[in-house]
Formats: sequence, structure tokens, C-alpha cells
Amino acid sequence: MNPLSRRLAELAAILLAAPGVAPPAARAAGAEPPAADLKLWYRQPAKNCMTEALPLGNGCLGAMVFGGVPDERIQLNEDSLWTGDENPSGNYKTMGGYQTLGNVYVRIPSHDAATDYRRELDIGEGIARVRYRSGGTAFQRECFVSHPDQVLVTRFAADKPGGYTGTIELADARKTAVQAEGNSATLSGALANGLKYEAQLRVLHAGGQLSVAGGRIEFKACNGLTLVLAAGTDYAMDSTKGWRGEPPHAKVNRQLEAACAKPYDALKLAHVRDHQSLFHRVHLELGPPSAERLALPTDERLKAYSGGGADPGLEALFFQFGRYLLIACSRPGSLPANLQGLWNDRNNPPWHSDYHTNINVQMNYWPAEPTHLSECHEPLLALIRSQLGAWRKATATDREFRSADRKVRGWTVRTSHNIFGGQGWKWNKPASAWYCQHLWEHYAFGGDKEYLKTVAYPILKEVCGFWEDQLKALPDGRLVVANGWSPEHGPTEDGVSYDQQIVWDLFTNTIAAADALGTDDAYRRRLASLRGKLAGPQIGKWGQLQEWLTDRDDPKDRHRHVSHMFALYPGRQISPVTTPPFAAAARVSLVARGSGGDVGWSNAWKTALWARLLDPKLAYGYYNRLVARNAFPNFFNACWPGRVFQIDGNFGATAGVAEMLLQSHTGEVHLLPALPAAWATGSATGLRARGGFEVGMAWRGGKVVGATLRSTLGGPCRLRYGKATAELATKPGGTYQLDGSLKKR
Ligand code: FUC
Repeated sequence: MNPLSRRLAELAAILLAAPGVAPPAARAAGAEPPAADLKLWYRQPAKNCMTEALPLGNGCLGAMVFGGVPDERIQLNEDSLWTGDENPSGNYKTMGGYQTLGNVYVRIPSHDAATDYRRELDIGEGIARVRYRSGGTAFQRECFVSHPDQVLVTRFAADKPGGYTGTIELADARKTAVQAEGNSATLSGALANGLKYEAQLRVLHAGGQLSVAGGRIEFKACNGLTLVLAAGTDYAMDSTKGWRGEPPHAKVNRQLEAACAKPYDALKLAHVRDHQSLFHRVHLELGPPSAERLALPTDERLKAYSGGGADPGLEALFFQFGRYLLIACSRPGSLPANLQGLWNDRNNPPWHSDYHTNINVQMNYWPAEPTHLSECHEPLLALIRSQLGAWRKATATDREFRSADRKVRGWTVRTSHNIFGGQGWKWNKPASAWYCQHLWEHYAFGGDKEYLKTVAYPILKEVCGFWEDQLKALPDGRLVVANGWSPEHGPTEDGVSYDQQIVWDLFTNTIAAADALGTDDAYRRRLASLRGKLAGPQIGKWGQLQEWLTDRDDPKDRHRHVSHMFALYPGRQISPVTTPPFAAAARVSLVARGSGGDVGWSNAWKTALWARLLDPKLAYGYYNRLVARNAFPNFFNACWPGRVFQIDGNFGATAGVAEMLLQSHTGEVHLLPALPAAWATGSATGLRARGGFEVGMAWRGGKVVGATLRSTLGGPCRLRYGKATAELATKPGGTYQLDGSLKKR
């Protein structure tokens, strides 16, 4: 077999081993990709939590590991630790926000003169490690947060006995007293809104002794230590229970006891298997790894990258890091990723570390479906459903939507919200329609009809009802959203493009849902007629796509929000294939917004937008800019270079790369729609397309040399590669090998 055929055979094997086909164990082992560049590593401990420490998480419990030698610090988060309440007034200031839980400090004073230090995060395993030598002994630490066992586990090991003497402290971020007894420490308290929280730490030691003094656990001459921590609150994602469930103590205690009864290796194996069952679904290579760049610690490698010079390995690692983060902060049963994901070290975080509905939280979920992490999308969908009662009430009683002659149908949301039905700042009128896009896309990729029928479709219909009542007719008969605002930009007025495009998207998705379910024919036709009357995209006097109904766009405007591009991405109203003139106008507007973008999430959005415009050079340019300028040493995205961490840019960047490699929003599975020259040779497996397709591809010299398509649902698949198109009849579970002309091999 020549090397290329071998690579294709490997790709097919990886794809065939994807979840849903093989049992979990075989999946983890079978899906293991060839050696890849999946580690972030450093030669010094972290000093700053949000920019240097390394993130771990299982959806609910988050940790930032510093890796200090005589002073280890593990900063802790629990995803439901929020202040605030239902907040009927919609006052932003009283809406509350996300809090930090506390810290575990481990002090080992005798380890002060360390050599051969290395700190790493293995995103392929979900494990943070520290290695060093001190006094002739080699010390190692491993830390992970397990989803199957719901605990944080840290092991301190050494190649010689008796090397560990020091103290362990569990500290509450609100400075509440911590109880330490025997080999355990417990912190518990309540926030101002009455939310109860608790964390329990257990220390298991090999050799030596443990004792308690001054609220700390002291260890003396131990060979090794294992720390196990569980945490929780009494939050319940249920308004009928007043957002409160059982006090956290019993559950936290049960989780801790169960985990402590298992050997370390069993905990670790279960964690790695679980992590890899998601992570290894997608493999990506964007070019030959450079041995020279690989030899650099990640912070120096990032500096070298920012200074110029190619590093496709780093670019692929940054893509995978976004997937890693989503797995770590958004799992079924957890809350969705907030502005900082799950990682926040302050009780007054930027923008309350809340959910922002005018780009940020949606961007967090852009990579979920295309990069094969559909389960990780579920927390957002579940939170939306849980808030409906409170959001309906707030919408129905607000004078913005109330009318003397009818009851308000449906609901929408303000620009930010919490987890208790509360919301703040201005109304973001199309927010509910944008949320509906997420409910729809979950179906569009996965094809679960039962979910569509019982969960998504009723909500889509309800939000359509809201717009059936709220749309306003202009004298010329066109329908507009009244009093809208293009996010954070320009006047409040009728027919803002952002509003119009998102309502178009809602109607289109609801029509598609009715078609898929074969239901509501008359209603479906009514929606189609309403959609036809919506004021649509307009091309203005300098050839731009208008942001407002009035042709007033300023060609010098460099605003970070590009909300009038929703129709291009994440929407599908505009595309170079289906609406070339509007795509050309979008191009003019995007060029005018300038190439000097500095906001992380804005650069990520522009990556995806240029990918949708089939422009690899500019798509790559924004991705490159984001990685080079917006990534902190720990890869967390900076909202502005060097300023606060905001996770949206990480997720948006991953989604942008996926969009460069595969698109499916116009009904075609489009291979390599925007492959830049910088990634001329590479391969990808496990990317998902709408219609239940999974795609593997290898390319060389910028050209596809082979592709593998797996169909989970069966049915016809329309393929596109450049100008070539082909239609393939597929069977459920069928796998098809294609060559570069889209012919079956
Ligand atoms: C929106 C953006 C800001 C920031 C904030 C969290 O208000 O305009 O840039 O991302 O959300």
C-alpha cells in the first residue's frame, strides 16, 4: 500500500470506529488517532489564574491548576454557584452572576529547589500534569475532573518514599470557615440568595502520617497523596421548585465516598475513556508538524507564532482546544458554558460571567454539532427549556410587548440572563428566535424525530406565535420587527437587519421542521407567506449589505458586532451559492468593517463568515489573527488582546475552522469550501454535516485525494467539492469511500 492509500484506510478505520457503531471501550481504543500534537506544556508554574493556569472540568465541577512546586493551587468552580433570582424587574444590577467556589492549596516547603520542571495539559486525555526533581527525587502530579465519578482527583507521586511533608488547605472564596477533621475538609455556606453550597475534600495517603491543625490537613513523610474532591449546590433547574432541590450535603458525600472506594487507576481509566469517547471523534491534521515548534513550550510557541511563521500544528491544537473546553464545561446534566465557560476566579467577574444572548452564548455552542459534540449542546437546550415559564411571564407583562386587545403569545429574552429565570439589560427581541436556531440545528445534524416533535417543534411554534403578533406592517406591506437594535450599535428603530434575518431564520426552520414531521400543512403555508412578506436583505448605496432599513451604513464603521451578517453565518438566508448578489454585498460590508479586528469573538465570527463566503485567505487571516493576538498563554481567548478572558472566542474559532473544512447549510455537503494555502496538506475525520453525515477527508496540495462519508440516517446525500457535485444514495449506517471527483472508490 502506498502511504496515501494507507492514510485513507486509517481514516476509514477511524471513522468506522466512531461512536454509535462500536461499544464504548472499543470506541476509545479504536478511535485513538495516530500520534498527534495534543499537549499544552510549560517550563514554569502559572502565576495568573485566568491566563496561565490550566483548565479541567466535567461540566459541573471546574478547576484551574497552577502547578506550583512548593505551593500548588487548584482554583475551584461549581457551575450552579450563582447569585440572583427571578428578578422580575429585569434590572441588570440585581440579576446576579456567577461566583467562584474556592481553592485547594497544597504547600510542600521542602520542594523549593526544583529542576527539570514541566507542566502540561493533555487535551487528548483530559489530564493536567506536573513533573520535577527535587533533592534527588522525581515527583509527579496528575489532576483530572471525572465525569463518570463526579469528582476532582489529584495524585502526588514520587520515585522515592517519604518525600511529601506539608499542608493542604481548602479555602472558601467567601472566606467562610472550613471544617477539617481526620483526613477530610469541608466547606459549606450559602449565598445571599439562599443558595446552599458545599465542597468536601478527602486526602488519601501512602506511608507517613496525616493530622489536622489550624483548619489544615498536615502530611508528614508520605510516599504519595491522592486528593479527591466533590462539590455541589442545592440549585434545581426547575422553576416549580423555586429553583432549589435537596441540600447538597448528602449527594456530595455520596459522590466522595463512592470515588474514594475506587483505586486511583480505576478512576483515571474511567475518566480517560469517557473523555476520549467524545474527544477522539474528531481528528485534525493541518500540515506536517514542525519539530522545532513542537520542541517549544506552548507559551513560547505561541509567541513564535504571533511573531510570524507557519505553525499548522498549533492551529490544529487550538481548534482541538475549543473542543476540549466544550467537553470540560458542558455535559448533559450540567449548566451551559457561561461567558467564562466554567472557569472564573472572581466574585465580581466581567459582565457577571452570565449568559449574553446577542452573540456570546450562541457562539459558545457553534462548534457543538459540526465538531461531533452534540451531547455537549444539550445543557444549553435544557436551560432554555427550564427558563420558559419565567421568560413568558416577563415578556407578557412588559409594556414593550403588551397590547390592549390581546394576550401576548410566546416569549423572548433580554441581552443577558441567569439560571433562575432572571434577566437584565435591554430586550434583545430576536433572542428567542436565535435560541430556536439551536433547538433546530440539534435536529438538523442528528435527525432525532422524536426530539424534534416533542421538544423543539412546540417551542419553535410558540416563538413563531410571538412574531405573528408582534410583526408590524409598513405602508408598503412589508413586515418588520418594531423598535429593534442592531447589537450595541446605532439607533432603535423598525426593520433592523439583525431582527429581520433572525425572524426569517426562525420561520424557515419551523417550516423545515413541519416538513420533516409531515404535519401542520396550513400553518406551514401561513408561515411561508409571512416569511415572504418580511423586509429582506437590502443592498445599499456603496454596494454594502444594509445593517438598517435606512441606507445609512458608514463605510468607516469598524464596530465589533457584525449582526447584519447573521444571514450568512450562523444563518443560511445568504450564501454565494443561493444568493450571489447578497453574498457580494456582505463581502463589501465585511471588508469595510476593516481587517484590524481586535475582539476575540469578533475575529472568530469573521473567520466563519469568510469561510461561508468561500474565501480561504480571509477566513484564515482572522483565525490567524485570533490565535496570534487573542490567545493567552493557556490558550484562553482574550476579549480584547491582553484583557479579560471570554470563552466565546475559543468556541467561535473552533467553529470557524470546521466551517472552513466542511459546510452543509444549503443542503449540500460541501468538502473543503475554504481551505487556505497554509493548510495545503492534511486530513480530518469525524466532522459532521446536517442530515446525519460524518465526513473524513485527506487532502494534498490543496486537493481532496479521498473522502469517507458515513451516513447515520440514510437517504440521499448531495455532495459538493469546488464546482463538482454528485448525489449519493446512502443507507443508515453505510460508509462510502469517495475519490477527489466525488466518485465512489
Ligand atoms: C457583548 C459584547 C461585548 C462583550 C459582552 C460580554 O455586550 O458587545 O463585547 O462580549 O457581550
